[in-house]
Amino acid sequence: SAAVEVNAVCVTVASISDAEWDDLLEEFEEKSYLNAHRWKPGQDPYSLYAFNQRESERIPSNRALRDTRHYRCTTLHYDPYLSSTTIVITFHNEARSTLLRTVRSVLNRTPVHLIYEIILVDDFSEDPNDCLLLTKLPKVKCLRNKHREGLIRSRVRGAEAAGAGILTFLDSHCEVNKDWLPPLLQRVKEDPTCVASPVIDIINMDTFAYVAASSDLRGGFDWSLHFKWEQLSAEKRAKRADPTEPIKTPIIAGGLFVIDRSWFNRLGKYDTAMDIWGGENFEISFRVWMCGGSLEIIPCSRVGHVFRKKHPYIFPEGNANTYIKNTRRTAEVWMDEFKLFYYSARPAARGKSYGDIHGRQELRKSLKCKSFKWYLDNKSGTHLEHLASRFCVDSEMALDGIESSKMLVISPCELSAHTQRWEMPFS
Ligand code: UD2
Ligand code: MN
Repeated sequence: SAAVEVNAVCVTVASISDAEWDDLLEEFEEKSYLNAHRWKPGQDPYSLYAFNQRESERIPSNRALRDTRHYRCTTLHYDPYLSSTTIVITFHNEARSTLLRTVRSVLNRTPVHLIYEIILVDDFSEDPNDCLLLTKLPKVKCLRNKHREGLIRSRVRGAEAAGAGILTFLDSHCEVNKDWLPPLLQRVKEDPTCVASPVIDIINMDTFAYVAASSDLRGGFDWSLHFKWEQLSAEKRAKRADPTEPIKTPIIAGGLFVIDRSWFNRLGKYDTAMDIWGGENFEISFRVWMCGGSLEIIPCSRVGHVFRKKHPYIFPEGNANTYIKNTRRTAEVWMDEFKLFYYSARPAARGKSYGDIHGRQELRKSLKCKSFKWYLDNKSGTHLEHLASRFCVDSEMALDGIESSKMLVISPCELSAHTQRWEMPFS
């Protein structure tokens, strides 16, 4: 389980007190930091960041959040000797209000001794001061790219500069919730090949309301390499007696996770030929599972994230081209014969250039990673979804337990239900 029950050990963990914060913020000049790029009446509050900038600025940087964990999470105790982590946050033209709230929520809701440092990687934002001014806050460092690199190379830059043995990645518009970090660090300490993600709560992009997400979800994908959340099957839900237990997930959403630094390095960090945004979450997920690690969602760790409907920033090579390049690299290196499904789901990818993948193929060989078929059979699964209704082909066998009933039905997709898993043999 994610934590050990310890009764005798009771450590009070210091985070920054309100009085200390008042001093720090005076020194840091929060008001002038925020005022410099404030939304102005008459402007479209969505135009710069694709979320409601005005609302974000109205909300204090240290607002209280509802504790969205299952109540049983509060009874768990964690190892008092967890080692500290470097928190890497990359951003390109993030709103100052959300960037500050990300950093401040981390400093407010994390025991100080667990934060080795917070590295902000400014991916060539217009105003260098968005990043630089924040280094007046405790533990905060700032690295600025000389060119726009995209989030993948930016994260690698942050990871390479990290001083701690554990890496924690966050997006630049998050708010971490109560006790978010110890459950993640605990899991990675128990098993350094485990990559641990929080449940990602939803910060509404219009109102900035903090909304609890379901903890019965795991990450999945379709053949065009689109990320989607899947409901855990009734089968799996029934097996989960303990709501605090980690959930194995075939894919992570991508932005928020803790990983042991040596494991991250040994596994080949990220594919740094990927640009701007997209695809890296599949690549790292396939790689982790196929090369001997695991991916888990830890229900007792909650982090809010502003989900939005479009990208607020420019893709220099175009949005579609970039997504295709990154996902095509993923398909070519990791998906074996199943890349055919990717190409039929995304015919536009066929002619597009995707650069040299030799290095990544070598990496896969040298790590002696398992096949994509193994990954599908053991960690993910293939179902048949009816496009118009979004229902799934179901063999119903488990329902009546009569193997010979041979009944095919259409029922709501429960993607991990074994009655809905199908194999597509290559012949
Ligand atoms: C999701 C992930 C995101 C990433 C992405 C796939 C979550 C909550 N978010 O997209 O982390 O895995 O899927 O690639 O799981 N950024 C840069 N440089 C760029 C573009 C973006 O530094 O050129 C930063 C950006 O400011 C943000 C982070 O990268 O902090 C992720 O970008 P996003 O928030 O636009 O992506 P999101 O949440 O839609
Ligand atoms: Mn994001």
